[in-house]
Amino acid sequence: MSSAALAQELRAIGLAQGLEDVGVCSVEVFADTRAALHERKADGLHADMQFTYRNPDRATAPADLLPGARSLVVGALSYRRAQSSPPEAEAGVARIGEYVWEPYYEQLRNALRAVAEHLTAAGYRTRILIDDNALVDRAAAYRAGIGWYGKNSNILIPGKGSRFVLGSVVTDAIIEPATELVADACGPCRRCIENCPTDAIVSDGTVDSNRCLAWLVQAKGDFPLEFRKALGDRIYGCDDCQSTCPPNLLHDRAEPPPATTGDVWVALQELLTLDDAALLERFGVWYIPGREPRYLRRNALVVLGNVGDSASSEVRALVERYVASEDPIEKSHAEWAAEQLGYLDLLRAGDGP
Ligand code: B12
Ligand code: SF4
Ligand code: SF4
Repeated sequence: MSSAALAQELRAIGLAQGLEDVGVCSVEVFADTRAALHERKADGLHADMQFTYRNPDRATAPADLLPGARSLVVGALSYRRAQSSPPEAEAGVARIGEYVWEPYYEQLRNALRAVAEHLTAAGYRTRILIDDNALVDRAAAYRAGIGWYGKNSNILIPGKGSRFVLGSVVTDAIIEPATELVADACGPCRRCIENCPTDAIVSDGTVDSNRCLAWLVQAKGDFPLEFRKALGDRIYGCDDCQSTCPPNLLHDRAEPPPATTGDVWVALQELLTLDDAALLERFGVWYIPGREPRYLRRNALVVLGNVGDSASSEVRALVERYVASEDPIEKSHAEWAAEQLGYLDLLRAGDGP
């Protein structure tokens, strides 16, 4: 079979598995991305993140992912869904990021597995990489002609916006690659930059992770004081630079998204009263630093300080409980919430945040 016919066949398999788009590219080094990773690391914009920043040279060398690697088959799976309205909950609710409402990475893996199985049945080697430290997914999607880099740094698919998770199958098969890159279609728009609650998009296409809420909810240590109010009701993930993006809004208007089957909201009362094991059981699929439940509680306490009704006895009881916590992170974030909510009597003199 010709490499062009194989590309067609794999694309058809991916689309039949529910992918929104499938593209192919070479395994040459992603030189621009490698340079960007090194540069951002040197400038500290990576905020000490590991992931692809741990070893930029490895993350941008797809030829090293598999002996004899020749091609990357890249898939995009949509996570565009309509959100449910928040449930009634006395102590308030926290908002979950759109990309984890449902197990999208699992759905993407299943779809890419079908692509990989087709290749292995024909005698080729394959390896699936999704959100893996060994490959920068956006660089692969861009080179495979799937979309353009938006100013918010996400890959946007023409007519379909940016709400996609991305992954690849690396293989030793020779498959016809995309011949054209998708041209930039942001034009003069700057909505993502203007609507970022923490001014984290420091130049077109560059996010300073020290300021990005999507990273701060996943980072160890204290939640930075200067960004606690900006966190609003987010417990995990941040969608503002996408939910305000015209291509996403236009797509939703033209074709309303399906309702989600997953959780959009979590009640703060529930989150802040579950024990460690139950918390990890419920939210363990998220990236939680060191798998330490205290970080989920830290985020929840900041949200409570932002959205809690100070007249509610449930809110007060939660704050009181964590002001007495033996964990210094839980305690200090509860003290911050107490201050926001005006429970000054819960703060011992000279012992506030
Ligand atoms: C580290 C990381 C993060 C970090 C840093 C993100 C960042 N923008 O730097 C944090 C934790 C903040 C993060 C947040 C999110 N992430 Co993330 N993240 C990753 C991860 C693990 C590595 C990304 C990486 O190495 N970037 C390296 C830098 C150098 O690349 P870049 O930012 O894309 O930079 C390019 C552009 O700047 C472009 N460029 C250069 N010059 C110019 C000039 C102009 C004008 C423009 C427009 C572009 C441009 O070239 C650069 C190099 O290629 C990938 C998974 C993976 N293994 O790849 C997921 C990934 C990028 N994340 C993803 C998602 C979904 C998110 C969130 C939406 C999740 C959420 N709702 O909270 C947010 C979005 C925040 C944002 N605006 O980027 C998806 C993106 C899908 C898509 N459609 O693009 C990925 C691919 C995961 C996946 N497998 O699906 N993420
Ligand atoms: S994810 Fe949120 S904080 Fe990060 S760049 Fe986008 S809007 Fe800003
Ligand atoms: S909001 Fe505007 S500038 Fe930002 S990614 Fe979307 S189209 Fe591009």
